[in-house]
Amino acid sequence: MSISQPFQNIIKFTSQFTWRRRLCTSHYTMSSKHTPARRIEGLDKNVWVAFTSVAADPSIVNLGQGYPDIPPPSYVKEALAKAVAVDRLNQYTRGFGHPSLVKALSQVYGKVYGRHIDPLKEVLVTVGGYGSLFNSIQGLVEEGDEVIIIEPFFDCYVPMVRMAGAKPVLIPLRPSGTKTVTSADWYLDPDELSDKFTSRTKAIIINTPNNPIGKVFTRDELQMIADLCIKHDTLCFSDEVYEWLVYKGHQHVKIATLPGMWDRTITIGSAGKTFSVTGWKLGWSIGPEHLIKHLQTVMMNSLYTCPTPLQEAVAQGFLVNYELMGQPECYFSSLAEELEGKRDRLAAVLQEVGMTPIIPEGGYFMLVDVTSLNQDLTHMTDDEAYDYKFVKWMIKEKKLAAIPVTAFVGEESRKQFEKYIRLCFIKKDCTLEAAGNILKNWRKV
Ligand code: IK2
Repeated sequence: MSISQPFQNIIKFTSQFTWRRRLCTSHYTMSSKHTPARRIEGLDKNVWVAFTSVAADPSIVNLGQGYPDIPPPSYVKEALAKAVAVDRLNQYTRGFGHPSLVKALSQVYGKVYGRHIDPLKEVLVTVGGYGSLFNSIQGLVEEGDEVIIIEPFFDCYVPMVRMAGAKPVLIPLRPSGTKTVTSADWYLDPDELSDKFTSRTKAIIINTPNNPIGKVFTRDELQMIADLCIKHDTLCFSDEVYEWLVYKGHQHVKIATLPGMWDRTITIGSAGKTFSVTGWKLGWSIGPEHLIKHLQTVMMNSLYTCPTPLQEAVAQGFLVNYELMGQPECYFSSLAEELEGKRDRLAAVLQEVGMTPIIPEGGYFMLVDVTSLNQDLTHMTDDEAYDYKFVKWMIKEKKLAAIPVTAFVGEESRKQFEKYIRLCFIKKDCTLEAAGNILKNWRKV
């Protein structure tokens, strides 16, 4: 059917009008109603947003963001396939955690904590370790409170505390000598920590094994933190997403198991880190009922529930390993053993090319001091820390991605950490080899 000329003109006119209107909307002048809520002001920068897209090019060897390129255990993938084949498991499940998952968590952690954990009242399943941190901070931290955070820290702690209207109070780990060889050489000064506690301190956030430095806090260090928490009647959010990834000679201690700490501690875990399925984004908080119930309030008024089939598959993963706990085949220990080899191989290459790695006691990251490279970056004029420029330069010129370490510290500690970058080593041997070749060729130039 042909359209008459007058109609064609009308169509032309209206489409031009619509187009102009679109242009106008894109030049919309913001009214005060369009300004962000105060609680998110200044929180619009994020290292993952900035660096994951830059490293997405497949020609880049990516030791940046912390996710495995090794496959997860086949039984968790199979359990997911089985779960989606069951109609009932494709529907909503219990808001605070799918029954089979909270039960499996209570069994496994009951063994670890050496106490009965009530699956319905002392466990909350959320969207990843992130969700657990968010629920804990939103549910328990109040405007005007102070929250102590140890540097370097997983980057989201500070913005989450700010979003709750509270003040992050930072304290850096300090190198114990001029030459720091392992993450154990970084320590928390007890007097400095004690000075950070005030009557406004609501909580301290600890992370062991630590991301990014790989420090595994010793029982004595945790006892010192616990004593201060008890003395000042403060809460403890213990981020233990890398709890199973601890290397020979070190032991993961849960601060919640120290005397007087269960009642004041929320412990955070992650299925992504436990079973190498970071894309599943499931995590959990474990703690006493009187605290967990406030996290449940946040959960029921924000996300309500998590995906059922994923929870079912993670439950099956836990049940398989519950039977194997303490044996070498248990994934919790076999993954750590596999990673220890990768850690040592990566450290050897770094040392061979004259860089200085800090050997982590746990987790799957390694800090590297790049001072010896003397890389001149004065041509990069952006007002950024040296490590940000270095990583951007390295991605572009050397096709190797890492994460700048000042993303994990506050302004005052920037100078102390800006000569470090973070490499992730939960990668296939061929990925680590490709990174090694880049490093070796780099030093030849
Ligand atoms: N807590 C810590 C200490 C984490 O490292 C993470 C995940 N970080 O991974 C990204 C990176 O550092 O490269 C989380 C919490 C969040 O865990 P989840 O992925 O389960 O939300």
